[in-house]
Amino acid sequence: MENRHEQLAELFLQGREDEAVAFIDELLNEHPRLYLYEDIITPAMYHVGVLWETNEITVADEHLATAICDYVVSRLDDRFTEKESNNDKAGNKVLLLGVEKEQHYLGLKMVAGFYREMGWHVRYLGPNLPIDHAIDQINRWRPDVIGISAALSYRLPAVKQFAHRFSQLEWKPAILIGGRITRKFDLLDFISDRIYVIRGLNDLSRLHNQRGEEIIDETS
Ligand code: B12
Repeated sequence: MENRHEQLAELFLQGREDEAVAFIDELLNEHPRLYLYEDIITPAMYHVGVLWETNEITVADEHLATAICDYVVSRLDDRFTEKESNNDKAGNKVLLLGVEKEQHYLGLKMVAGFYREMGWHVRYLGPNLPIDHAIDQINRWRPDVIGISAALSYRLPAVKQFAHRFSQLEWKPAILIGGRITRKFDLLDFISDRIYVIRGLNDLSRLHNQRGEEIIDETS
């Protein structure tokens, strides 16, 4: 039998959005949201990437799969926002963005869901944000954590520039670098006492379980 993530990829590619939502809802009865993000939906999109790369699907198929995936991630977010709206973690704030020109944002959107589930206030600014606009918003909102996402190798200079500018903010927010580049490249040089390179949501969850207070304390 096919893996679950391949079954989901097939529903994405066939544009069967209601069935994709039902598929995820059913798994949600037995698994936490983190598992669905990390072990089902992300591998489903990576599988779509392989099919695209090997010309087994067209660009239009891949766009359809992305749109359905986006819808499923939004619906998953709704399920939890309704259930857990009382879980307000004393005003902790996270701001999330993709670097300039980056268009891949589904991972960043999952990170937004992860933090909402933890009861944080989330500002999800989406992909392709120029640095000066990012800094302006960040100075006005003063988040405790800033998450940066990038997928492609040629975004590395932008990631470095964003991380460097954010590390100069006077209240010292924690800076998370995530996205496909962290799985493909060794970004050890980027790490400092307030900059963390995070390879996925399990890593992010571990970081918060092990060093959560430390991350927030610095900014208060
Ligand atoms: C969907 C998709 C697109 C969509 C993106 C739409 C969208 N809304 O995101 C569109 C069509 C726009 C697109 C465009 C392109 N794409 Co594209 N795309 C993909 C695909 C199939 C899936 C991406 C995805 O959603 N993955 C699922 C998410 C959930 O995974 P993720 O981003 O890694 O996120 C996880 C973690 O990294 C983490 N995370 C992510 N961000 C952050 C941030 C923080 C702070 C933290 C803590 C964690 C975190 O959370 C997630 C869960 O763990 C990938 C295949 C792949 N292997 O990724 C190709 C892929 C990345 N794309 C590729 C390419 C080449 C392109 C284009 C250059 C194509 C072109 N010629 O135009 C353009 C570039 C666009 C740009 N300017 O950025 C290549 C890259 C190859 C390479 N050499 O690097 C890939 C690998 C496809 C392939 N196999 O060839 N793409």
